[in-house]
Amino acid sequence: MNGLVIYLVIGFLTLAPALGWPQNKESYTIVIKNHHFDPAQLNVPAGQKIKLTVDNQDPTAEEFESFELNREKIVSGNKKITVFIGPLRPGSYKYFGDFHLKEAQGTIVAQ
Ligand SMILES: [Cu+2]
Repeated sequence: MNGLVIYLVIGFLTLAPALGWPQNKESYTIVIKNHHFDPAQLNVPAGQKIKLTVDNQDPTAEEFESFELNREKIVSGNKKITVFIGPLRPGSYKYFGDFHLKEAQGTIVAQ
């Protein structure tokens, strides 16, 4: 790398967080335990991207799924996944665990 390239790279790394990309997303975690989501209702800000970690503390696999958020992702037992959602309009968005539909129900509220 020549000097100019190094300056550009350093400049980018310095500016990226200030520009809100990609480190600056709001981060939230939903825990799965005994096939229930915690919190059952997660409040997030409307109008911005959200980084959602789904932390499955059960030994069994679950599938984080939401028609309203258009997301579907398997999380193995005792593993975590990351899901990016939004920017959301203000409102309620239901999600569920497709492998344990009766118990695993949750809502994300954007406000
Ligand atoms: Cu599914």
